[in-house]
Amino acid sequence: PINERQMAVIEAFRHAWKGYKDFAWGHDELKPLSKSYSEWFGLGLTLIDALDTMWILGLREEFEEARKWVANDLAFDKNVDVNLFESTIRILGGLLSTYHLSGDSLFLEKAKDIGNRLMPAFKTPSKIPYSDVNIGRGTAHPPRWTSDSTVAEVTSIQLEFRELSRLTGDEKYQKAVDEVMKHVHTLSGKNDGLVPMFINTNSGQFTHLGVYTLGARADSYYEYLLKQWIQGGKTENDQLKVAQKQVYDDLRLLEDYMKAIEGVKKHLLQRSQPKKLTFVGELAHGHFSAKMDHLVCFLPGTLALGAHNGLTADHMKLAEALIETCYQMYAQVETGLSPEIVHFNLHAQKGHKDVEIKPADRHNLLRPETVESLFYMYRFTGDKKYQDWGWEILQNFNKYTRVPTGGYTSINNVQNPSNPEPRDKMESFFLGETLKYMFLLFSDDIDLINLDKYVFNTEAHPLPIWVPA
Ligand code: DMJ
Repeated sequence: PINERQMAVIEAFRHAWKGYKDFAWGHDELKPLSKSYSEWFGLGLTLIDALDTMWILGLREEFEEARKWVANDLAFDKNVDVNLFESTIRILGGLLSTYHLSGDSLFLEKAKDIGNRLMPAFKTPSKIPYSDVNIGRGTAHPPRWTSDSTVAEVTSIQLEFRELSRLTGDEKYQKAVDEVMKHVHTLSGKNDGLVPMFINTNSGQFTHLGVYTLGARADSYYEYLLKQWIQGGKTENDQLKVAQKQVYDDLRLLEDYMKAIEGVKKHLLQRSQPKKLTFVGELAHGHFSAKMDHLVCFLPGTLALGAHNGLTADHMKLAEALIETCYQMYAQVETGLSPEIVHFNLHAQKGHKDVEIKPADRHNLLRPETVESLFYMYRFTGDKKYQDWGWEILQNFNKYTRVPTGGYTSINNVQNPSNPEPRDKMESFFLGETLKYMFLLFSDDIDLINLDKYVFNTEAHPLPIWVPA
């Protein structure tokens, strides 16, 4: 049975899909105002990112139409540079989860194809992958201006490649990504488990040392430590069956995760004024900054998932405090939508709220992280306030980001309800993640993607846990 709030999510999805279908079909992203599209990789990114959402929402007609496009028009044999991380989490992850949910081998075949085409990224002196791959030519390279890769990018492709090994029986994918984790485990330059944001593909060392954040460029490193441990059956000796021979990899995922959360507590946690909200700031060369990216709002959900999997109850307490903060990042703003970045007030000042917003940071890209964490919090606590908070957010997306002719748009100014300044772009993760987590948040069915059987990749694509609880 589908309740009223879930119906509202389906309606929102259909509206977004109408825009994509009418003006951007088969292209990467919808530009809903100009009624056209933009290309990033030229691979139908929104369509692929949205496949498993349609499956979960029960939109079979839309799903079948999209499947036809995948079968007839999706071709990876293209002379195009793609970002390894983005195409792994959105395309490989999306195809793998759709394969699992639908049982349709078309999606596995496509997943194998893109997986193989991404492998040249790992041919580097250090085996830390390059950021970009030409999937037609089979060549890879770092960005033009540097030989560094981003730490979050090279450490958040593991769930997907490991699953590809399990499904194909070919260990090469898992080997390549495990190598990265083992190497990063040994590196110096960490601060109580916290990692810098860049890593060099020649030397394999961290660069730009001394800056620590749970936001952009580091975020999903922490998420994937926990999730790889869960995926592999919660053992530090990760076991993979390849053609009958067991391969054991001595990964230290849980150890690194626990250390990192202690590092967060020690260096990055502070409380704001006047509401005493617990937030995660940043550290740059010993100086604390009260800046928090919206991206950090994945953390309460991840902490709650860890606690659900038997880690200390302290993590759940911290998750409860942080999700309240993430909600306030919406509630304290004029449109009820969070900006991309906030700064918290550390000292009480008359007439000031906890959350301050700089003009350059007041955009909203329809990001999922808070809704994602609300979903985990509701699943694990059953506290209806989390559903109510998500409902408020959905209504504000409808009020300020919905484009009448179809689609939703990123906005430039969350502080101006009379003109939020639409940006004319619907990111693929709005359909891949935000609306999917919304739908799951409003559901009371724990078997609608059971969290003891599936682990979500960082783009909200559920992959099976190898040894389900
Ligand atoms: C998504 O692509 C993923 O959630 C990623 O981990 C972070 N950025 C976007 C959503 O904000």
